[in-house]
Amino acid sequence: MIQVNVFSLRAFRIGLLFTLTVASLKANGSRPNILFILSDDHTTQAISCYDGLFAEQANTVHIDKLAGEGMRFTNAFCTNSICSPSRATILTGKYSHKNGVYILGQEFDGTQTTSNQVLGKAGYQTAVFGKWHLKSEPYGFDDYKVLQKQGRYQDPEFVVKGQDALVTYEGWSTDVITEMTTDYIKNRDPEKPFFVMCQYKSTHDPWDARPPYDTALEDVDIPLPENFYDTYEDRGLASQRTTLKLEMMNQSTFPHTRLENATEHEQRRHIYEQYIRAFLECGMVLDENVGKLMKFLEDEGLAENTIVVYTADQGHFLGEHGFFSKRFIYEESMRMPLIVRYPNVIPAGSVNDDLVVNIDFAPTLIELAGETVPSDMQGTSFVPLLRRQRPADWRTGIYYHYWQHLLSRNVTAHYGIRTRTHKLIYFHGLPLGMTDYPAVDPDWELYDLQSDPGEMKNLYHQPDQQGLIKKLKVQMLELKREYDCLDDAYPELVERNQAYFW
Ligand SMILES: [Ca+2]
Repeated sequence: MIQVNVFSLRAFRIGLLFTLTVASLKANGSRPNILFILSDDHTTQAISCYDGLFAEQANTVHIDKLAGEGMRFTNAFCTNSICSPSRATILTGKYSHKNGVYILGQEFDGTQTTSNQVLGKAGYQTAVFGKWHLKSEPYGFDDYKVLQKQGRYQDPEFVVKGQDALVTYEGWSTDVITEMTTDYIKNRDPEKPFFVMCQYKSTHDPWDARPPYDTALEDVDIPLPENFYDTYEDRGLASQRTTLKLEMMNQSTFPHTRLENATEHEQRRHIYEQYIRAFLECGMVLDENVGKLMKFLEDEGLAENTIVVYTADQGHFLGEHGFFSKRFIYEESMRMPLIVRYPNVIPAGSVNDDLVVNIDFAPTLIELAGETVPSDMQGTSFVPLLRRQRPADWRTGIYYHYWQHLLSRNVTAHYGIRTRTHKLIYFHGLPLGMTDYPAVDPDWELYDLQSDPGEMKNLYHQPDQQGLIKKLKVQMLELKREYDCLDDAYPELVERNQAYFW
């Protein structure tokens, strides 16, 4: 009798569990929630777990913890290293020439297929809070509060869904955006899954921090990148031409002191000391807020079934080549931080070094939600990588295209390919209808990323590299065909290529 009773009790418990599971399946399809945290310019060198030059000073304990609980990608890259274009690519899974945002200041057509619309149609509650920077108002979100243009750190103003006038929120932008995110999640319909994009202004210029972090690095030594005093002799004309050099930074980008009667390199060093401290301190406020978000999910019992993504719209130079800012295809600018936490699928502490691109983000989120990836998205879902099952045909090269010819910071328009070992760059030097700046001479660069990770020695003109160069050009053209980004659309580029491409 006793045995039968125990059996019955077990059967009852199993039956109850089954009933509960079915009930929750009905409630939200057992689909995971998604919290997508997008920071601005928060480059991997400024995140401790990436183990770069500032790993010790950055002190990003909460982002490191997130990485320790999920998967950290070490080779995630953007296709066009500048704010609005990367944001449009993240939403659409498409290159700039397909989503229409090539350069800053272009209006994003939100009615095209986006991750939030696909998830919204699938029954997700969707919202975006924080930096948007796509000119048009967010489209297809259930709720939004977004900064106008860049927004400001102190008492920021927001465009609020359903309100005509801007609304000022008192406080520090990073804290305010976190609170908007947690408020929305708290007040959601618990019967439906959510997709919330929490998009910080940090760590964009002017790299402001609030107490107690605004003086955190005051007395801390700041190390120098090996190629800090780059004089660009072994490189191309584009590096000589750009105004990304620290000594050329202006006060509207970042209020700073300058030395009198100093050489360019003395000035570079002097501004660097102020710049790095400000950048990393700004990142500390951001990191604290990532911690707040994670604690909130934990407290609400949402930590298990919420996929958390941490990324930034691109990387940023922190003094490498003497540069600040982004735009170039060079490593520090092109690489994005990418961390995904999803305990049901990803073993804690995973690290992945496969080539991942921001066109992959939307397809990945859509697959994680159990939906079909729209055919016009150009990226590939990296869900197999999260499951540690790399497909045999995973990409071996990334196509990159920077269109904003000379506009702000004087960076020459270029495209190129990055493989696991090399980078080939074609500075075609033409505005292609994107800017009014004049054409400049074209230039090629080739870097061996294994022997020269700092990209200091341009090998393009070396006779022993010509076979490799041809191979990379063929591979790059294949990618251009695959993404439908052929030069044929631009007669001036076709003409230039006749003399300079091969
Ligand atoms: Ca940015």
